[in-house]
Amino acid sequence: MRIFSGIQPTGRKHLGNYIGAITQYVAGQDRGEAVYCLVDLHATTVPYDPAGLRESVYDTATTLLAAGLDPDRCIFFRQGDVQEHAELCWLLASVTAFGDLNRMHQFKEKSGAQRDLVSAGLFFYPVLQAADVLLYKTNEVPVGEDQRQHIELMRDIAERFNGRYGEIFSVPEARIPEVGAKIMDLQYPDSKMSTTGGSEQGTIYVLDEPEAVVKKVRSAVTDSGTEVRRARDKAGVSNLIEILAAVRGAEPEEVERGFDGSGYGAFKQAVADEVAAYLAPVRERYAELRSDEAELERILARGAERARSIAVETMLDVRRAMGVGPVRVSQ
Ligand code: AQP
Repeated sequence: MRIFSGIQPTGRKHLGNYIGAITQYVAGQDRGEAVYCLVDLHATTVPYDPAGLRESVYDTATTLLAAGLDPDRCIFFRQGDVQEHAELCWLLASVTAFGDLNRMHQFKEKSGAQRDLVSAGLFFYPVLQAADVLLYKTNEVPVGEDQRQHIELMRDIAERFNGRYGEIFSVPEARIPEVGAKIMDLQYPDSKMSTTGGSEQGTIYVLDEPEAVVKKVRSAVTDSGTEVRRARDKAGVSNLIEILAAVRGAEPEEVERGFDGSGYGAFKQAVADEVAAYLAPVRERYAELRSDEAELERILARGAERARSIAVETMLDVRRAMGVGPVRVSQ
C-alpha cells in the first residue's frame, strides 16, 4: 500500500498540523510505502518571500525529521525538485471541472483574505494537490478534516481520468484521524487552529517553549460552567478534551471520566503540562538538527531522486494514454 501526503513549508507548524497530520505520517512509515513531500510550489500561491521560502523548507523539513520521519523508511522530498508534479497538474486540468474548483471552501476562505491579488494558482491549488497524490498511484492520504473536500475532488479527478483515458490511477482514500482531526484555535474555538487565519495566543506551535504552551492553554477560552464534557455550547472545553485525548492516545470519553467533578482549573493545568511534555522532545531534537542545512539538502535530494523514479514511470503512462508527446517504446 502506498501512502502519500504533502505539507506546506510554512515553517512554524502548529499542534493541529502535528496531531492531524504529522503523527500520522510517522505512523504511516510502519503501515506501507510512505511518500511525504514539502509542497513549495503550493506555497507560491499566496504572497511570499522567495528567500524565506527556502528557509521555511528547512524549518519544516527539520520539524518532520524531529517528529520521527526517517528518510530510510520513507521517501521525503521537496515538491519543486520533481518537475512531474507541475506537468501532471496541467494534464489533470483537462478532467477537472471548473465548477468543482469554484466550490472549494479553502479557495473561498483564502481568496477572501487576499488584499491585492487572488492568484489563479490559489484557484488551482487542489489540482496540484491531486497531481501530487495521483503521481504516486497513492492508496491512502493522511490529512486533517479540513482537507476532506480536496480529497473528494482528487478522487473525482482520478475516476474521470481513468474513465476517459484508461485505468492509470489508483483512487485514493483519505485517512483522517478519529481524534484530533480538527484542532481548534484556543482563543476562537469555533475556528480551526491555523497558520494564516488563527490568533497568536490561540495557536500552539510545535516549537513553542513549555512555558509558552502552558500560558496559552491556561488562557484558553472556555465557558462559564465547570463540567469537563463535550457539548455544542462548550466549544473551548470540547477542544481541550480532544487535544488531551489525542496527546494521550485515549478516547475523549476517558478524558471526560478522568476529570469528572474536578473543574476547569485542574483540567486546564493537566492539558497544559501534558501538551508541553508531548512537544518537548520534538523541540529539543529540532535544535540538534536544524543547523546542518547541507545534510537537509542531501536528505531532500535523495528523496527527490527516489520520488522521481516513480513519477517518471507514471508520466510515461499518462502521456501515452493522453496522446501527448512522441510515441515511446515502453521502458
Ligand atoms: N487545526 C487542524 N487540526 C488538524 N489538522 C490540521 N491540519 C491543518 N490544520 C489542522 C492538517 O495539517 C496538514 C498540513 O496542512 P497544510 O499543508 O495546509 O499546512 P499549513 O498551511 O501550515 O496548515 P494550516 O494551518 O491549515 O494553514 P492555513 O490555515 O493557513 O491553511 C494537513 O493535512 C491539514 O489537514
